Amino acid sequence: MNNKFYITTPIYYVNDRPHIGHVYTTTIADILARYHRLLDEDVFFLTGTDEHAAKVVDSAKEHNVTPIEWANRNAQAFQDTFKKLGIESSDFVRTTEERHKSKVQEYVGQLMKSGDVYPGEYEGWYDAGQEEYIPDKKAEEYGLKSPINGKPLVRKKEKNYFFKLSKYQGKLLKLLEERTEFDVQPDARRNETVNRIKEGLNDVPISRSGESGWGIPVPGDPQQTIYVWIDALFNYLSIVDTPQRQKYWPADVHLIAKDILWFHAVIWPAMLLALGKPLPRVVYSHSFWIAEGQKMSKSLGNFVDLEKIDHYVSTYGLDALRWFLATQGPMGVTDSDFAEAQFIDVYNRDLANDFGNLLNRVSGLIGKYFNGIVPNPEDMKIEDPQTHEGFLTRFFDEKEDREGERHFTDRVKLPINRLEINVFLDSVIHYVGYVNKYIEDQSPWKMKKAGDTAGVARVLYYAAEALRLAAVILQPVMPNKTEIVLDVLGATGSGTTWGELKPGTKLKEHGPLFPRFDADGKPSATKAK
Ligand code: ME8
Repeated sequence: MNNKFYITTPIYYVNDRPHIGHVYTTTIADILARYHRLLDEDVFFLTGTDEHAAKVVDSAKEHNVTPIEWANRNAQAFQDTFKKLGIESSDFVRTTEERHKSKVQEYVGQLMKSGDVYPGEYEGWYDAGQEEYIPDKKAEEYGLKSPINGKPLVRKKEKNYFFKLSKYQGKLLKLLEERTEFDVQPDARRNETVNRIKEGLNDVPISRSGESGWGIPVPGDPQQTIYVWIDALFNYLSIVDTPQRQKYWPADVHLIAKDILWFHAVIWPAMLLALGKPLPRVVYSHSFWIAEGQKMSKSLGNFVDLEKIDHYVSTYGLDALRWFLATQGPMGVTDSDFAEAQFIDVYNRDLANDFGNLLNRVSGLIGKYFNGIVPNPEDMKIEDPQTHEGFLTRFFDEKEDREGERHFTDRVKLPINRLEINVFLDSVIHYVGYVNKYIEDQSPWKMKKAGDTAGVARVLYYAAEALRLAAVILQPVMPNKTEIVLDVLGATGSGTTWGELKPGTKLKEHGPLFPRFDADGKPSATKAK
């Protein structure tokens, strides 16, 4: 086992059911977790639900149920959805669980003792939907309306406990300049954070008067409830703060979107500094999905919701959805459009014409010329990287290991560690396209006519082995379809060395991996060429 790797998603509000945004972040985290497992690391992947928000109490009231009943219902919807979408998290935290609540009280208690949390009074503009105070200057910029849901901000004054955020301004700036212990990515998001810290940090309230009885009481002051955001952030720590799981802290990646950057890039590290705990290595803040060219919102009723997600899964398959999310998603600083026409384009181009087609060709040609039995190339090792064949191994061969064997782990490690998932997958699919082109260029059918059986064996073995490696490398993104490919090739493991495909293996029968679709989302009559 190599290093440990701890990745988290935000924990989602349970006032409503999941939508494509939640599914996106969690799927990317799942894919990254699977890559790290493929690299034989000790992975811990945490997702879950954030349940103590006042809007949960409101939604529950509207539906005539108690807050915990409402939370149970929606937490279940998140769990069911993630399960259906192939998410394999190590744990699922619910902030209403005792194991979390007791830890939060312990952390807040420690901060009260050290003086980093102190009693006071606060007045400011409050965004009730987001459960957050907006600094006066920002509130005015927004026209005293919520930048998220457009509802008027309320002027609120309350007695509560404060966190000495101001004390950590210099330290945070220094950490963000050095970027060795703690970083915010992408760079533009870090710059944004740095600029905002430079404007000056005020102490922030971390409790509210807890008349609703929903939330975690402040230790020693049951009139006060710990502010839902503080409660929520602690989940990343509370769930691994046990003797068996301590080894996972600090988190390697907190994957979030730009809407909650402030809490993760400023408040959270400052609280950890106050607690004397190591900081997460990276807070990675992606951008937003919009839907068919428009911002997704309740009022427009255009969320890519569970029904729409089900439609994509039942029509195009789960792996196709995962591929689309991973390659077209907003990992960078611009938003992405979730549009069906584009989905179909990407599906046909990458999955039907490239990956699926390669399987068809390999199994079709090996079927035709070798009765479906993987041929034996005269030379398994390809030494000249300048040749066509050279490219096939070079894609994977960054370094030879001590035994002189060639693996592709370095090819995977670098981009995956940098979270450059779409760039990386783009290069893999280009490689798959290249293998198709290689078959075309070499034209084994011409070699056959010319009586060059050794040539046919070489080209088809290389193509089949290149396909196997592509399937191995794509497992984290498309666990189901790659399993089919590996099964056809009689290669069930995840071997990453060139030449592991055994000549003499009988290929299994298979249907089309990714049948083509017309622009209107109907299966094409014509088969993939
Ligand atoms: O903010 N595109 O929960 P939340 C991409 N409970 N991702 C999106 C998205 C979109 N249009 N909309 C939402 C909360 N997301 C708090 C978090 S963490 C300690 C507490 C994703 O249910 C994205 O990951 O509003 C975003 O950060 C998260 O959902 C917000 O989920």
